[in-house]
Amino acid sequence: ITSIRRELALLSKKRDLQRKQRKESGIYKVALAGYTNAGKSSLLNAITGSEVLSYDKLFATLDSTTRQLVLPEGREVTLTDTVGFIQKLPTTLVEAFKSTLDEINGADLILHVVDSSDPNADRQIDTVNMVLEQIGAEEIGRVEVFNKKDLLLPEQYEAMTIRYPNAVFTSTVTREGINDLVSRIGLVASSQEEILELLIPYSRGDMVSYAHQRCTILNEEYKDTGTLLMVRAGAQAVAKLKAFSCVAE
Ligand SMILES: Nc1nc2c(ncn2[C@@H]2O[C@H](COP(=O)(O)OP(=O)(O)OP(=O)(O)O)[C@@H](O)[C@H]2O)c(=O)[nH]1
Ligand SMILES: [Mg+2]
Repeated sequence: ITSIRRELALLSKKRDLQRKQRKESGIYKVALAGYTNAGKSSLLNAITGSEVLSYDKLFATLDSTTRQLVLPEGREVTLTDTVGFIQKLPTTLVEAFKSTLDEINGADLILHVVDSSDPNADRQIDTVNMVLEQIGAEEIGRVEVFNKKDLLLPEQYEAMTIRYPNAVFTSTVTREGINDLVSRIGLVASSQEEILELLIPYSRGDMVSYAHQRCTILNEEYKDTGTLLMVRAGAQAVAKLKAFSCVAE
């Protein structure tokens, strides 16, 4: 336990660097975290196989557990599967755990996946929350995903929706809730952003391309003086595009 604590302390020192790197990449990062067997890997497959999304096969530099997606509104996100948390960690898993913590700390949003049918679900939630706190990930936006809904009796489901009103309930077996989860990711990402009105001179086509790559384009018009854009932008894009912001008529 002491050595795990030491590992965790070292990791938390790295988190600022990781967040910086994440912001520089510009793409919204979602990490699937949770207790072992909750269904994280199954959810990654269910979401990426979802009809409303397309899987970008061109992103070859990503490792096998990270997939790039395009949400229905056009936003690019990456979705990373991580190793499951457990109460007592065998030494052999520490390395795998370490890379998982790196992934989680680099994320813009954590999907905390819970096996809602497990009688120990509450204790598992506590374990996961404790680890997230220990690694300094408590400030990262989080959505609770109660998976394996198909195994719940209607009354168990009712009781859980009352105790966890903000959770998204999913089943990778029936695919129930998968599209709701995708919508929720989009909603949280939007809420972390700003809307900007930009007038970009025609000499700065690079900035128009940048906006198209990194922002959601709400409106685009061609004026005498340049391209008038209304965009929804994340913090990094706001910093880069702010110089072109203008007041709309
Ligand atoms: N009934 C049911 N079973 C599910 C559901 N999602 C996943 N499972 C099953 O739960 C088991 C664990 O799923 P995984 O996706 O491997 O879980 P995980 O969270 O990735 O597990 P670790 O990688 O060990 O942390 C598998 O047998 C899945 O088939 C679900 O929605 N309903
Ligand atoms: Mg897994």
